[in-house]
Amino acid sequence: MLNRFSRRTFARLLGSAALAPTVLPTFSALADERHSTPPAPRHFPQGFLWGSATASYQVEGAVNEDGRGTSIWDTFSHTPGKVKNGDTGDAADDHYHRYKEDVQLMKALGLKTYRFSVAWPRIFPQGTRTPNPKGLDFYNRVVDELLAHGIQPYCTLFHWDLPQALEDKGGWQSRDTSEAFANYAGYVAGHLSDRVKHFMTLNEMSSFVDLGYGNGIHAPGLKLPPEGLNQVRHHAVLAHGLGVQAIRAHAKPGTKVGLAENATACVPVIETPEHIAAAAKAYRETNAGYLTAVMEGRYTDAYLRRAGADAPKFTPADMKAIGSPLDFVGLNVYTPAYVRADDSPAGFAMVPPPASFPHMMSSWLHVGPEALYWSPKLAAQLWNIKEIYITENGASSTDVLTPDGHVYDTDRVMYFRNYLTQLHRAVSEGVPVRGYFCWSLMDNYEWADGYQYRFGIHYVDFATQKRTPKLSAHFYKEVITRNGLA
Ligand code: PNW
Repeated sequence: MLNRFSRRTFARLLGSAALAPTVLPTFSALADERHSTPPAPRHFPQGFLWGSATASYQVEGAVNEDGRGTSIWDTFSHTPGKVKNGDTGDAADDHYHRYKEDVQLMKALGLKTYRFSVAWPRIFPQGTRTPNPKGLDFYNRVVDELLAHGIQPYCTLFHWDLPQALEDKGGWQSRDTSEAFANYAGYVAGHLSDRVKHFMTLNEMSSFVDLGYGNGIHAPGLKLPPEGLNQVRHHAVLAHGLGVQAIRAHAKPGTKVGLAENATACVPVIETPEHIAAAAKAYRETNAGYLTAVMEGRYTDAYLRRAGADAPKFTPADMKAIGSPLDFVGLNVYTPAYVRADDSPAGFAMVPPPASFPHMMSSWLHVGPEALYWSPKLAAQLWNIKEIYITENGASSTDVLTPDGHVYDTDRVMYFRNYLTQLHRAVSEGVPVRGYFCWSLMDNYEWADGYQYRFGIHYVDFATQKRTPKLSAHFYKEVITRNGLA
């Protein structure tokens, strides 16, 4: 026991014992000594990119300005009963007019990078054919403003706001949409890649496909049978692949291309070799229609077997495009999917969360920090990925502003601290994560949940558009300043 004390403590204890021989060392004396010693620094590698993310429809507003076309989210949010409180993105954060102020928020945090998305209907109001120069101008201004403040822009080309004109012709049910996406992606990359060095094709294929075309809770609100849904899935990965090719064809040399996918974050129920092996198998199979297809350029045998007669129709050329090599992989990580080893032929079984599993305001957002260790770790291992970004990670709360103007979102700070601890664990083991984007810079339009669930590290008063840094913004700033856990 004694050899665990510092020399100073030992001397002090001896001293107090000498003065008052009957007084034994107290726990409080030990605790004081411990508290005055700062915790061992847990740094991230030099140059680690700390960032924050948003998406066009969730923040921009200005839906009728400068020639923007209608998107499926305009239509959906204006359809009664689809979104909580009937909220729409008509105004959102008014970022379209306030982007300079928002770059100041980023600057104050010390952000190194910012991930935004381009609204397809601002660039091609009808989805194809004639571009709208005023739409592109907006993103030119945003990019210039970021660079003027030393913040690297990371650009997502599709974050769910599909032009309505394309939906009217079948949307993602039609392979024409995959080709239209590639044209649009090549066009934007051609114009921005003199300044933007990283492009992501699609954001969360699994979300917009399954929620938009599977259970209908997102735009365009369809509930397709399995055959149709699998084809939509295929058109999504195909759009990604054709998009990668188009970006490479039109962008400046050296431009890096990836995607941002919320791969099911498989986590072994216990960290034993057999459960870990099961989690790796599960990672490959649960993501078979999306990330696995992209990384391997093929659908797994088990995926095609499971789909049976409902399997998507595709050509070898499709699969070659889908498997186009990437410069980096972006992973959006929120919630864990627990996996155990199993005697079944698959070798794994998913373990659904019990009803008591803690979650944030969004009922799907179970708090499992290990997801931020296992998702990049398994992806890197399975596919030998050399460059990973955590393109989203964050928590929904019902934040309230105190009368003196603070937001003490201790729940979000707890969430970030624990997830970042697991990310640090991954990075320390050599998992090649190069950066992290918290979701989100500020409260915004949370899709079918409207404005009620807040994900921002800045509080937004949607009546006045006033932004207030929450406790979590102060926490994140500290992390960035230290380049380590706070
Ligand atoms: C992601 N789910 O969406 C999106 O990329 C963001 O636009 C969004 O605001 C953020 O995460 C928070 O929700 C998701 O139901 C939406 O599992 C729903 C789910 C997952 C991600």
